[in-house]
Order: sequence, then structure tokens, then C-alpha cells
Amino acid sequence: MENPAIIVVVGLIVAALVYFVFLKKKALPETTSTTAKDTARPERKEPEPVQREPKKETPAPEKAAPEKAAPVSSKKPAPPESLPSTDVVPSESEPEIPAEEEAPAPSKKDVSELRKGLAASRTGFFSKLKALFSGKKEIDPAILEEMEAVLLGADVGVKTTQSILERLRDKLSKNELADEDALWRALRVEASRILSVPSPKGSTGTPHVILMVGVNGVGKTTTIGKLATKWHGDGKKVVLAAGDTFRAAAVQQLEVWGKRVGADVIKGKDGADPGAVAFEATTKAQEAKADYLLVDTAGRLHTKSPLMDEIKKVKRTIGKAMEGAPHETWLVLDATTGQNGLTQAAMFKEALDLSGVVLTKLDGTAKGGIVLAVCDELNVPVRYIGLGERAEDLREFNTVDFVEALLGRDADEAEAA
Ligand SMILES: Nc1nc2c(ncn2[C@@H]2O[C@H](COP(=O)(O)OP(=O)(O)OP(=O)(O)O)[C@@H](O)[C@H]2O)c(=O)[nH]1
Ligand SMILES: [Mg+2]
Repeated sequence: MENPAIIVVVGLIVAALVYFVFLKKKALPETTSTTAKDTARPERKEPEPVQREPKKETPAPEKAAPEKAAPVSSKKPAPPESLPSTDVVPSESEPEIPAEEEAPAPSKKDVSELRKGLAASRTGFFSKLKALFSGKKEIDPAILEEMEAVLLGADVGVKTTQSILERLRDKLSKNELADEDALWRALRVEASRILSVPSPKGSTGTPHVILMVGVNGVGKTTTIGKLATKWHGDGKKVVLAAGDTFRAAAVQQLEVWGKRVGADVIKGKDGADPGAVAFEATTKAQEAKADYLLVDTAGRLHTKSPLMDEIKKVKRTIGKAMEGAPHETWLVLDATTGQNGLTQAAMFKEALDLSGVVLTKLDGTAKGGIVLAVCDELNVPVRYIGLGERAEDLREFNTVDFVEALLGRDADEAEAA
């Protein structure tokens, strides 16, 4: 009997085991269903593309970018309309602010180039003033007395020096020159005031005829060559008149410039009348529809009245070939001749009613103060300055840049730093 009971018990145990095992099997699929989800990934991949669609929204800002770029590009005019919008975005977002800050840069560059050409004058003028002012905590009348010697030494001239000092003394008496900075400022203001001579309102025409005059060797022919180079480079048609018929070499010198620049040179026979050459050149330049006619003339001493009469006649003759011409008469002055140049200038002005002065060889003198004297005493504007013998060594005169180059302190300190 025991045996059948044991069998029953064992049977029950087995049945129970089977039951539990069955239950576990039922439970297992639920847990494995999680892993089954892994196998069911393809189903989950469906939402993934949905997530990628939003990613397509990331390119969307790219599309929006050109819209953002557009207003920026209007600030920087030239480059922005280029096709690759993606390139535009980064490059524009950066320069937007600096562009405005860099605006004065070209002027700084001009000043530093000008300063190189005026190096000798800066040493003779600015450096001496700097030595005089530096370390002075208080500006007193004695400093102004010492300034007088420096200004005269730099060829500013007696009259101009006195006018500058008078104004500075006046400021000092009003306690407006408290320190060195104020004195530099006042000096620059005075220089700017003197140099700002308005250009006379003359007539103009096509061609714009400019008669170049001056004593021997001041740089008339060279300046004509430089001007022709500049204007030709600007796309203007330039014609040159070889009005110096006194020396065959003078005609050749102009022809060399003409060839180099690509400008026609109108010349007469050896010893021809300069007026006749100028007349013919004016007629031909009109026919050729030139933009500029530059008339070279022989150097002449301002003290020789027959030569001064001759140049007056040349001027009149040009007017017969073209009404209103010459539109300008420029006196070329050699800056190294100093105060002597002022006497020349006064006499040329009286004879020819000058409309401008070209001051050459400023690179070779420590006496750049002559520019102030020319403007102050003659009341004729300086139009160009020569800073060397090469074609590119000519600069249109700009008061602000010139004052900064000659008397600017800040840049000097920056250089030293
Ligand atoms: N350093 C320097 N030399 C200059 C400048 N301008 C002209 N020269 C030189 O001055 C010399 C005389 O120049 P020209 O152009 O022949 O002078 P010019 O007034 O025509 O002379 P004439 O026809 O004889 O009256 C030349 O050696 C030029 O190279 C200048 O700005 N700086
Ligand atoms: Mg000459």
C-alpha cells in the first residue's frame, strides 16, 4: 500500500512541477517580448524617419539664412549677392560690426604713407616740438617763445609763425592750453586753419587745360608725367603739350613720359614759339576729346620780365584756341628752396593769377613748414605734393591727412610702442 501512496505523492509533485513549469513558460513570453521588441525594430524604425523629418528643419534655417543675410549684405555693398548663400552667412555675420569700425582705416594708411614721405620734415619739425613740449606739466609763455625758433627753422615763415603764436598766446591767456595735449591740439587746429585755402571756382571744359609754370628745375615736367600717370590710370585721356621749346632735351623728356603713360605729346619744331605749340595742342586735344591737356613750359626766373611776359602770352594764346582755357594755372615750387620760393610764388601769382601750387621735393627737406607759409602768405591752395622722383610719388593735397602726418601725435606714439 505504501508504494502506491508514494507513487501518488510523486505523481502529485510531478504534476505540480509540470504546472509551475507551464506557468513559467507563460510568463516568459512577456519578458522576452521586451527582447522581441528588439527584433521588432523595423517597426520602431518607422518613428525614426519621423525624427529625421524634424532634422530636415535644420536645413530649413539654411534656407532662412539668405533672408538673414540680405539685410546684412546691404551694409556691405559689393560681395554679398554672390550665389553660395551658405558662404555668405558666416562671412557676413563676422564682418558686420568690424566693417564700421574699420571705416577710418584707409585714412590711417594714407597718413602713414604720407608720413614716410615727410619723414625728414617730421624730424625737423614735429620731433623738435615734441622734445620741447614733453615733460612740461604746465604750458607757459616761455615754451611759446621757444616754439618760435622751431617754426621759423621749419620754414613756416615769419608772418605765419607770428600769426600762429599770437593765437596760441591768446588761448594761453584764456587758460585754454592747460597741458601738452591741449597745446598739440591747438597747433593742429591752427595748421588746419591755415592750410584750408579754398580752390578758386574756375571754369572747366573738355579738355580741362592746366598750364604748368615755375622757375628752372623745380619739377614741372616730372609733375606733368606724374599727373598724366595718375589720370591715365583713372581711365582719362591725357594729352601733353611740349611748351618748353627752349631746350630739345625738354621735349624728349616729355616724350619719354608720354610713351610711358600712353599719352599723346604735341610738340613743335626746335625753337618754335611756345604759344604756337600750346595753341596747336589745345586744338588737337579738343579734337581728340581728351579729358586733360597738361601744358609744359620752360623754367623761367620770376625776375626776368621778358620771360614773364612770354608766359602771359602763352596763357592768352591757349584762351584763343579754347574759350575759358587754361582752366587752371599751377605754379610748381621746389620745397627745398624755402622762403625764396615764396618770393617766386608772389611774382608768378601777380603775373598769372594762379589757381594752385604743386609743392615738389618735400621728401628732400626737413622744412615742410613751407606748406603753411605758401597757403598763408599766397592764399593759393596747394593741390599736389611731390614726395619723390617716381611716377607714384605724387599726392593730392589733403589738409587733414597732411596735418596728421606732420603733427599727429597719436600715431607717432603708436609707432614707438
Ligand atoms: N626728390 C624729388 N625729386 C623730384 C621731385 N619732383 C621732381 N624731382 C626731380 O627734380 C629734377 C628736375 O625735375 P624736372 O621735372 O626736370 O624740372 P623742371 O621744372 O621741368 O625743369 P626745367 O624744365 O629745367 O625748368 C629731376 O631730377 C626730377 O626727378 C620730387 O617730388 N622729389
Ligand atoms: Mg621741364
